Amino acid sequence: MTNLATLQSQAITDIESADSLKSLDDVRVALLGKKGKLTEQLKALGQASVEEKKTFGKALNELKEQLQSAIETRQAALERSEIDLRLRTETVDITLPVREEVRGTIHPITQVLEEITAIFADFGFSVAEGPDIETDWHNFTALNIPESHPARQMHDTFYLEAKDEHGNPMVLRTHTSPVQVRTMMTQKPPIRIIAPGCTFRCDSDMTHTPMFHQVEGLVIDKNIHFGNLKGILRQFCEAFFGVADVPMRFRPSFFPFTEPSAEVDIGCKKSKGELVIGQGSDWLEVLGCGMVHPNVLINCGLDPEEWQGFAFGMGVERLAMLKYNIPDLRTFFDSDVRWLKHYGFAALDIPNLARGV
Ligand code: 2NM
Repeated sequence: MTNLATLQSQAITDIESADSLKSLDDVRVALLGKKGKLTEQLKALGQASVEEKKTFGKALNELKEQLQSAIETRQAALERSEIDLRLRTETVDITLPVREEVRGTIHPITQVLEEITAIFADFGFSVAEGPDIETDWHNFTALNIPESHPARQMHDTFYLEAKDEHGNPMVLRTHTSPVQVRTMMTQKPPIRIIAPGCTFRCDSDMTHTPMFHQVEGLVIDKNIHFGNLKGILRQFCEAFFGVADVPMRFRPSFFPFTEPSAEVDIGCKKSKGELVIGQGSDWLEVLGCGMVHPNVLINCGLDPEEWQGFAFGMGVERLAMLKYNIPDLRTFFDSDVRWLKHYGFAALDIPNLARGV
């Protein structure tokens, strides 16, 4: 048997003088690998006498542990100095100007989401968020959408294989309303929130993409009425489109989660192929809204005798197309940098009401 003291001092020297992670690993393999020096010794133990096994075996195992911990210590030190070296050498001069050919722009969807958020923030609304993957209950049942409702059919909703705790399939949220449901269930009224985010429907053609964006809003308080809703939405449309006294009409409509419900149109005209908002005799649908259905309030643990509210929802792609004259919905998701150069926004052009949206 080899002299263990010699093996030990040589091994420690090798470990401590390894100057890279690669050479340290070579040392580890040479000692503790399948054919390593120490491994060979451990194998040879099989032929040793019982007495030798006791003393020499114990010493070998202790040495093995000592070497392993020495390797770990050296490895940590090498990793640290490797990071230090990279931090010293891989510097970026953040004062250099950006090269034009690599400068990105803000996507119109991001821009419009920020514009809408800035306007409602100014009205005292907070932003609420929730998961993209929802339970059937939060996406449909709580919102007074019956089992037989067309929105629940296979062809509109992306159903997942994963199941919720009741064994119902999870869904990709088809609107951001489940965020309002979650907010009503966890926050004490009064509530003033908007829920911006992506939504999913199994639909794809000229005017539909399977993923799209919505901003929905919810106000819950005492003595809330339809006049409050009309006031907020008028102020929103005037701020968003930048026109005072925009012609608006509230057309009676139906949503399962609101009663009464309305669709909101704004006045517009076509002039030389360009859309002009706020003038003319044509109408454009921009929003859906209504008073929150008592069943929805009850489902979310609120007493409809005490609390009332209104809600509204808008499609971000549609609003972006109207405001910025983008003719084709599907170009939003082509990831075409030339398109983005044309329709995108400067990175620091963050909207706010004081400077304009
Ligand atoms: C819309 C139109 C009308 C809406 C209702 C609710 C909730 F959760 F409070 F019941 N959230 N969003 C709503 C109402 C959404 O989108 C066109």
